[in-house]
Amino acid sequence: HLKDAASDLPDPREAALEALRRLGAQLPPAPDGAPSFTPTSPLSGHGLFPLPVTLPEEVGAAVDRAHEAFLTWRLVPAPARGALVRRFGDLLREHKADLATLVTLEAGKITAEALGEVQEMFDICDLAVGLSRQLEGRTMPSERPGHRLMETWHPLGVVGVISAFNFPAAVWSWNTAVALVCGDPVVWKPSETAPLTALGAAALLRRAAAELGAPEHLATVILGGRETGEALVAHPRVALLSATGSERMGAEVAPVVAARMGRTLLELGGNNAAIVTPSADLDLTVRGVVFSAVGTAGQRCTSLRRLIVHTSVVDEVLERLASAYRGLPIGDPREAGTLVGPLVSAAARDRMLAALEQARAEGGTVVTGGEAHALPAAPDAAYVTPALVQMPAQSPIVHTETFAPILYVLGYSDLDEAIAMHNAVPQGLSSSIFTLDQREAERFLGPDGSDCGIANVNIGTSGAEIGGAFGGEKSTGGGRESGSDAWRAYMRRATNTINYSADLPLAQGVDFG
Ligand code: UN1
Repeated sequence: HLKDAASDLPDPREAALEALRRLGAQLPPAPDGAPSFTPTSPLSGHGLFPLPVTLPEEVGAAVDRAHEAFLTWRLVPAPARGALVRRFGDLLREHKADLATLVTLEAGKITAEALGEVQEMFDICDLAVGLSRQLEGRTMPSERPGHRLMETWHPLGVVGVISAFNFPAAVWSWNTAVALVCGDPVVWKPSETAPLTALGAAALLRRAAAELGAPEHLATVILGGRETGEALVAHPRVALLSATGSERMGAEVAPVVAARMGRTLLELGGNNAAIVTPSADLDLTVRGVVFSAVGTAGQRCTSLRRLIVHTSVVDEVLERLASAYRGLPIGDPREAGTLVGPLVSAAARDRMLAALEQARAEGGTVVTGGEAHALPAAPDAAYVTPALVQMPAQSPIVHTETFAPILYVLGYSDLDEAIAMHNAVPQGLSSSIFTLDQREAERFLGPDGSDCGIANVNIGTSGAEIGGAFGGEKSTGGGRESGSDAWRAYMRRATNTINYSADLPLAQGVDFG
């Protein structure tokens, strides 16, 4: 079913330039001799455009300018800040296809999923606009007569965002839409793989800010790799550092921010599992599993990586999945009908192949898939067939997150055992159970059930809506972004005691003369 993506690979640069033009984004010049980098398009493995690296001292200047913007933005009433986010959301709606084009060209996402990513961006804008009138604190009864206790939420400061290639714009917008209504400017270091998407998205926000007379430096993009990111992480004026990426990255970032008493919001690895019980609706299960395991070519942090199936149904589930996997249309993600685009890089493909080799060495059987497809016209493009692997036990490779479409299938015989296997990995992002038995479902959602930040019933592990808080436990980092009360991470809380009496009674009945 693999279409020969190389036979018809128009130069991705033309489409990228056209989308950037429509978004009103400029390519910053990369002067000769200055450090630069050139992202490659996973569609063909060809280079896009050379871009300048933002040097550490320039990062410092960008954060300082953002801090200046903070000093005025924090005084703008929150509903007026919401008006900026409303306009940004309108522009995102208008330019949905343009931004999706860049997402596809840089991240390799199929068109439907790229459009979905932009949808997620204006969905969070809608939520943030409503939130701009609901940044509420509590009032508490005081123990003293004539006194009142309350809390007030204030803007926090500059928010640094480090985002990954796989959601190159949506994750920034979860942070940015909420940060802006909370009164915080954002400095964004996008993935080196997806800088054009970042430039395009930020151009829309800059346009909205200019139209509404908001400060220019509310949203800044800094470009580059490790050094650029390190300068952002270390900067004392970055009050909150929100980072999405590998567990290794998180382990490096967290202590640096903690040492300066800054806040972090970390979205790191996921090694997400679903349990399939004997009562599961298998038609629905197979559809849910396939979307979660092979959507975005298995490169979501919420991708399904482990399937824990009751031994009474495991053969049937494997058979049905294998047949669905064999029919997957793989190829050029821009073509209608394609469901699986390329992996982000040849290195990602090599890591997938190495993981499959290790799985075999650990007693696994590759039921279907797992082949790399070399395209003569595009040797660096990493098209693969998603792999379905039956494992005898949850061996070391199953405990490891490989960012590729590999689904390990394991058997279980009782639910306690399944939940223990489920929770045995270091990561704790997303999870689900497929069952029609309410007792099993509630057990999975209960305190001794799934240990993840996201626990679903009868849907897969990926594709969360923006209305809920998004994030995970354990080595996933503990951060929560997006909906619910995740906004509190972007504000500081002040507790206020107000005395409206003519007396000065002390708390705890202290007598002080
Ligand atoms: C990510 O992969 O970093 O729940 C985010 C999902 C998407 C977001 C994924 N809404 O799959």
